[in-house]
Amino acid sequence: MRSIGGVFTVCLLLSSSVFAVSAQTENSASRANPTEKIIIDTDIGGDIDDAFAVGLALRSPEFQILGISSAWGDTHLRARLLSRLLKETGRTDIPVAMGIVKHPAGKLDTLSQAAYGEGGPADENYPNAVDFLLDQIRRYPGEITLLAIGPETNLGAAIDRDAATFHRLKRIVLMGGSVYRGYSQFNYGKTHGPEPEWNILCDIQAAQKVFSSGVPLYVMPLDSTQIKLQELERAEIFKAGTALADVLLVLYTQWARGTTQTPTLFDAVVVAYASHPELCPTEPMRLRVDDQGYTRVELGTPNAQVCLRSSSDQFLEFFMPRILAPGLVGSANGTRTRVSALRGQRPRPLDDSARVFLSYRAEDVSAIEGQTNHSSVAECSPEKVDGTWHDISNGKIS
Ligand SMILES: [Ca+2]
Repeated sequence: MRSIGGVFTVCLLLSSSVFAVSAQTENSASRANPTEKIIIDTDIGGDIDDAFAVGLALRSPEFQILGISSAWGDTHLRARLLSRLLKETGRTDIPVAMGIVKHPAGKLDTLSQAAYGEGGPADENYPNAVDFLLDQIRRYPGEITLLAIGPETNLGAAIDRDAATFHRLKRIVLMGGSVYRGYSQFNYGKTHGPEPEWNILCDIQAAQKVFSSGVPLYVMPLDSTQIKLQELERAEIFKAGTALADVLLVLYTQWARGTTQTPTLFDAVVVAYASHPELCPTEPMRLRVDDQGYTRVELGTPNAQVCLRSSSDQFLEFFMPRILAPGLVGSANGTRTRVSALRGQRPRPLDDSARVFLSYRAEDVSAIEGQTNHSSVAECSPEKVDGTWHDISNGKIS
């Protein structure tokens, strides 16, 4: 951190040639042979698990991500957040679609990570998420796995619009429901019984349509998705220094300001299951969404494969190496961010081709520092360097 004239400034050094080459190599290698076409429908920007879920999807070579749609509440701001995330992780090849704007009755749903989202493009015309989903299904009938990790408003609307096309999804893997276990901050001791789960409670009618749609349904309820990301794992991620880790650090920090809870990786279980189903073994059940938002077990022909139990250890053994792996880099247009530099880590020396200083948005920085008195964004001028970092205020630091 450095201060120039009262304006908080962080300048980052980017070797465009080095990163461009490594980006091509690592990204193309990691996406060499995707076997699963997926679309993610997410309410990212609220709870923090969506960010880790999207991050895991980006680091899953099994997936060809056809698009990511925003769900619930302020879907425009969520779409902006997604755009920024994809740009900063070098994945602008993934389209972003904007879902239906729907808030809880009588109040506005606000985003804990709004500040990051507001750094995304404000004037982009996002395709309608329902149109996008149906168009993609028509293009790839029977091939698409829909990962639904938010309230299912967009899915319900797609069913209303064109149920026959919706039925041509290969499958839906969703985070939702509570079969025998309700919310809990602990993985031990007694847990209370089922309760309405958020994604379903937000739009009960939409969920009822999804559960009776006839599309093969894989349900990851509260019973199996309350996997905690504890402090040591978080520290490992946030010091990794990759573009993805930096984005996750910013989003996590903004989220953490409003809660004392340990992050729970609900949605990441959905992403993991889609490529590695052994991580959350399922059993056939018949589930009905009642009018209060409970997922009731019924006798009769199963309509879902449901995972009731998972192992945190097994999940994290899968999750952590993927999240920590290198391979995602920022786009080469001056938006590469490296928040790890703010955490006391000296950035790696780059070669002589390093040319460009970048600035980081002050509100993101202040979030990390737990301060709120920085409101300006300061730009740094490109400067000739010799492969070392410069202290903008008083010269070289090494
Ligand atoms: Ca979610």
